[in-house]
Amino acid sequence: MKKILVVNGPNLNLLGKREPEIYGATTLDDIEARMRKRCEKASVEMDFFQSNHEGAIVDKIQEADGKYNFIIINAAAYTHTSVAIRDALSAISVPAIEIHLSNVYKRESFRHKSMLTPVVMGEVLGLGVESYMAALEGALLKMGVEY
Ligand code: CA2
Repeated sequence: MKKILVVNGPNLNLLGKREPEIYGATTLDDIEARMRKRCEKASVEMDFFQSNHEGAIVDKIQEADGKYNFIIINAAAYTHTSVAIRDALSAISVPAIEIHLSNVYKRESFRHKSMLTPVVMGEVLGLGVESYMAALEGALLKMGVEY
């Protein structure tokens, strides 16, 4: 069975609980449930991970090699700063899709630069929760899963 890993970076555990005017009312648990339902329909296994710690995210990505067929990653603020997460993604042979809830290019200029984009297969952003769902559809198509 094909396996997908979804990685969420710092503060995404606050989704739906703080600043709903920016990030919406949907919680990370809601997103996980929607993705899990879609994966079950496609007979794909999914692990869903969130951490506020850069090293924990690096560990998770390293462990993904040989274990998962695809990674979907919202590295949150680490997107813009983390050479370590970029190097981890680059060091493994699992293809990844970078995602963002917001359109980072409409926001502060420090969010316009992503450390990760050069080492991932593709990117989905600005669609809110649908960024996760669209990335999942892309991953299913790329993995050749029937649906
Ligand atoms: O748009 C995205 O998905 C981001 O990755 C979200 C990050 C931000 O630093 C990136 O520039 C773009 C922030 C996630 C923080 O999430 C919160 C949720 C609720 C309340 C506070 C923060």
